[in-house]
Formats: sequence, structure tokens, C-alpha cells
Amino acid sequence: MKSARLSVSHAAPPYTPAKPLDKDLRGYLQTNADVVTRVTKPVSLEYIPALSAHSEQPILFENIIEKPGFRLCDILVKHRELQARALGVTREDYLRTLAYRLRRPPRGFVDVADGPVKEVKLKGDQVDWTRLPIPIHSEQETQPYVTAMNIVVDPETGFHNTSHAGTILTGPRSGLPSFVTPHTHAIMKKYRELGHTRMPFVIVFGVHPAYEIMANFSGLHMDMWGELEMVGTIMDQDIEMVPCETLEMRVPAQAEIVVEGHVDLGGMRDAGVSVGPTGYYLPKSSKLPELTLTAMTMRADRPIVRNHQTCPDTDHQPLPRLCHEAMLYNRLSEMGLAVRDVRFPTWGAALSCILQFDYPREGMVNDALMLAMGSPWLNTKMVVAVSPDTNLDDAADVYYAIATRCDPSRDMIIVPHTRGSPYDPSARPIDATIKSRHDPKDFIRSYPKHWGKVNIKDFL
Ligand SMILES: [Mn+2]
Repeated sequence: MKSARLSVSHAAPPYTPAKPLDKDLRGYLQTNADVVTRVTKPVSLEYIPALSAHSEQPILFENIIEKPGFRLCDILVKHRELQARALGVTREDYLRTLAYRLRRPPRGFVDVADGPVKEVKLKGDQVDWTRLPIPIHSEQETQPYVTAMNIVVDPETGFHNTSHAGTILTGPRSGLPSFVTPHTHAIMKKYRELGHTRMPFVIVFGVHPAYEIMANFSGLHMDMWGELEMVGTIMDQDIEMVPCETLEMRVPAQAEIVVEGHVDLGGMRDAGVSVGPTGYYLPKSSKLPELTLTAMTMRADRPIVRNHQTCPDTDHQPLPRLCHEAMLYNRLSEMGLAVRDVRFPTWGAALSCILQFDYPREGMVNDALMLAMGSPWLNTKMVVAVSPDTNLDDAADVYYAIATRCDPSRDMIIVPHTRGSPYDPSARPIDATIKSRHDPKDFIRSYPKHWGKVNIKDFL
């Protein structure tokens, strides 16, 4: 009875046989070796952004010419197949499993005294993170950009808030973290109000990809848990945390590399151009606080830097929206829809969402579209509802459904005067031309150096 697949079921997912997930990134890469591209030939760091972004599956660079002793991996969650592997379930069970687990209470941590990330400990002047393989992500950027998970502890609640806000690497012990999330801003404000001049901050490189899915959660949670307290919940296993060397904080014991430091709560520095989630060079400049490093701990054997290449279509677009998809799945299910999938496609510039469902009666499609468009996030500028027979992995098939099944005069709803995304350079939907009122330079797309000119076959 237990394994029966009923047409209506309220049994808790996953339906697939439970097998514990790997605790760490290297375990994950080994378990999933069938889809990992291992690059063992020497590669210069400048080719890694283009080679990573050309890859549709996990890629591990084991021999980086300028950065001996370190490895780099990328593309862990770009597609549904990979996201399902991150949760250890089938592709079919992935979204409802994540949606279900996000409704569960936080599992918290298991505190341990030691762990693999403590095999090498560097403090003070010994710290030099320019030794790590941190690439420059695009043609117009001039500095290496760190895109790993970061943690700040809420001084009021003690919860561990996480994000993947990028940090510009400015020197051996300095950086400029971008802190794009409202929660990080709120937490910085709390530190200031408590009279602090600096905020403890850690960057965590190389964790199991399930950490990353949870780390990008954004929703109502700050009075109940931090994202890190929920990682064990979505992994269905305990998470081990070790104390930092120089901060009153704990960090994942199974990470590859941890960088500890303080963020200055006083002034901000101009950081120059960066690549936004829409793929354009926006914002053109931003004021960011200064980060000063105090310690770096890591594994002894060729620690892996997890890079999220930012452009063009990489993990960077789907990762911050995977929990959004699961939360929308929950809310659409509450309406009584048989939800097949919810997707922020990599090719939707992090502004567009596709809902796929069967519906029992008229009116439910518009309600579903309005629900998604009224979501708390700024990523639902354009929402498309499709039937279960459309292939969401194929942009052409979605376009085909729009072209053949939609009469815009009847089936399109335009909702004016909503917030919009600061990363969205357009002003109106539908007319997707560059407007004469705009500066065409604002629409230059970002690409890594050597884009389209490298072939992974030359490096294998
Ligand atoms: Mn948060």
C-alpha cells in the first residue's frame, strides 16, 4: 500500500526510495559522477567562465594553471534533473518534495568540535584569498567576483541568514560584498542599532547543492528560523556546524573552504559595474561596504571553490528562484490546482515564471496568474500558464504554446503600476525592442571572455 501512486494522494513525499544524501560537495560529485565533466588538463582561469557557462552539467576543473592546489566547480543546479539530484529524488518528485519540506519545522544543527573544513587553519597575515581560483565573470568587469554562500547571524534572534550575494575580491584580505537581499540589510541595521561598527560575516565555498537551494530562500522566516537552520530539513538529515576561528559564529563542518571576516558598518565604497540577474551590466555602479578577512579554513586535499558563473545562462538565474517555485507550488496547490510544475527558466532573465497545471474550472487560470504576479518577489514580471503537454525545458515549445493557444486580446492580463525589478531595464511588456528613450549601451549583454570561442573538447 505504501508505495501506491494514487491519482489523489496526501502521503508525504518523496515517493522515491529514501537514500541519505551525501554530506558534502565532494561526496555529491562522486555519487553523481555520471553527469560530472572532470577537466584534468591544465586550464587557465580566464577560460573557466566561458567553459562553465557552455556546460549544461556539473563541471569540475582539477588543474587550474594559476591556482595550484585548488579545484573549482560550477553548474550544479541549472536544470531540473540536477535540482532533483540535489534532493536525492526523481525529477518528477522534485518540486513537491521541496515544497513539502519547506512547510516543515526547522531541524537546526548538530554542534561538533571539529570537521573537514578545519584541516587547514589560516589566521591574520596568513590569510590570502587571492590564492583561490576566483574568476572575472564577464568582459566588462575588472575584478574577480566571489559567488559562494554567505552567512550573517541575526543579533536579535541568533538565526543564521544566508544568501549568495556576490563579493568583489579587492585584495588578499579584503572584499566588497554586494548584499542585495533585504534580510541582510535588515540585519546590518540591527547591528548598527546595537552600537556595533562591524558585522561578523562568513563566506562558505563548496557545500552540498541542497544547502545552496535553501540558502537562497526569501520569504517570511526571520522570526522563526534562518535559512541555514532549514538546510537539514530539506536534506532530511542533520547538519554539522563547527565554531569559527575568529568570530562568535558556527559554520558548516563539511564545507570545502570558509572565509571569516567583518563587514564595516560605516562607509560604503563605489564598486563599479557588475552583472545583474537579467544578464545586462546593471547596476552600473553600486556603493558597497568593505569586508576585512580575519581567517580562512579549508580542507587539506585540493579544496574545491564553488563558483557560480554569473552569465549568460548558468546556475545564477535559477538558483535564487528554486524556493520561489516551491512556495508558488504550495500556494497554487492551496487553490485546488493540480500543479505539474512551476519554473523560472534560465532563459527568462530571472523576470519570468511559467506555471504548468491542469484546472477543473474557468477562472482558475487567471487566479493562478494573479497569484504568481502578486508574489512577494520581484521576479514575476511575466507569468505564463501552460498545460501539462508543454515541454518547459524547451523555450521554443513554450513560445509555440503562446502562439497557438493564446489570443492576447482575451487571454492576456496586464497589471499596471506594480513594483517591478530594479534589474529590469524595460518599461513596458510585449514591445521588446530597445526604446529610443533608452541608452542602447544599457542593453549590452554580458558574456564571459572567450565566449563562443572555447570548446570543452580541447580541455578533456
Ligand atoms: Mn533570509
